[in-house]
Amino acid sequence: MKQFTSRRDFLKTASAASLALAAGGWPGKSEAAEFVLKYANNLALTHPMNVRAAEMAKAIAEQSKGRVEIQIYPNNQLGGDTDMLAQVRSGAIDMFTLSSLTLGTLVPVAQISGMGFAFKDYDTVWAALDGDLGAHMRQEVQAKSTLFAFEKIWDNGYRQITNSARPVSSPDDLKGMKLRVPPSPLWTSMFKALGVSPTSINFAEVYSALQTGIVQGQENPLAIIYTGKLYEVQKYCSMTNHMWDGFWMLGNKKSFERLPKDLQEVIRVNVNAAGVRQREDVRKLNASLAGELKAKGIQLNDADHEAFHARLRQVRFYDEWHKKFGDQAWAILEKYSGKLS
Ligand code: X2X
Repeated sequence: MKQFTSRRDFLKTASAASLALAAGGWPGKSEAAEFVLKYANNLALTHPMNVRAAEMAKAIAEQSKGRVEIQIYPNNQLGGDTDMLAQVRSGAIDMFTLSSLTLGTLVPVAQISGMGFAFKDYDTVWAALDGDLGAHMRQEVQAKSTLFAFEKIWDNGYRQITNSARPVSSPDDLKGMKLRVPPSPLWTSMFKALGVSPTSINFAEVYSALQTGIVQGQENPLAIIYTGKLYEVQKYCSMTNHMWDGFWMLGNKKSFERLPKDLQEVIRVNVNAAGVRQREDVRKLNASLAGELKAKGIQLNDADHEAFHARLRQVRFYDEWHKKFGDQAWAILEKYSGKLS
């Protein structure tokens, strides 16, 4: 029989037992945690995001001595991104990793890191996102929503275009193609600028939309094309690197305010550490998957990056978004990207 060292311990065990009884049985070896946080995301269990999140949850349980349990709901189990965003805003879920661009449906400036051809390499990406650009975005999320973003953004990667119709090497090859983009005004605008009229579809429905031919193509980093098995329903992959994308780990402010400060700190440290490890995994995976995808029957080709970038300049895509984001945010972006228009 367990010795109760404090009244709180007693109450904790007693309430765990009564909960377990209510659920129809006694607890086994695990005791209910004092704080249970639900974390949801849109990616397959095999993607580095979920691998590192599982490690993160374990470390948080250990370091909080069992007081905090992070429950992970991967692979759109709780709904697509639009749904999950509504749930984390209301507090029905506590944590959610969302593409910065889709977060832009709520806090517009969050889209700024997805600007076409903004970051020439990963060093520039992390300088911007761990530096002033990321700080500006997080400040806006904090000020304009019920959410906050942890400091270290997780990686999605540089995006490539896949489709079932033909190899794409310049914007002209996209003409008339039915292409899916994630929900975000910037994404829609960028592909319109490249000459297609894209359809916004949550990632939860992308595989079936490609399979049934609702759309012919989509764009994503290789790690997602691979772990999401999109190679089963796509034929061509064009290495356009047209933009970089990352996932903010979002938290519901009220959910976290319930926790004592020391436990908030345990979570913060482990979330950021997992994010940094996940960046390294994703970078390596994206760099190594070309061969695997070819083995799955995907035809890979290089693209004329300059032709894509030039088209965006030519149709004044950058000027339009400079105006939308405003001079201040644009200046922070160009500090890292160099002059875009
Ligand atoms: O929806 C997508 O394409 C994905 C998985 O890359 C994002 O979450 C933006």
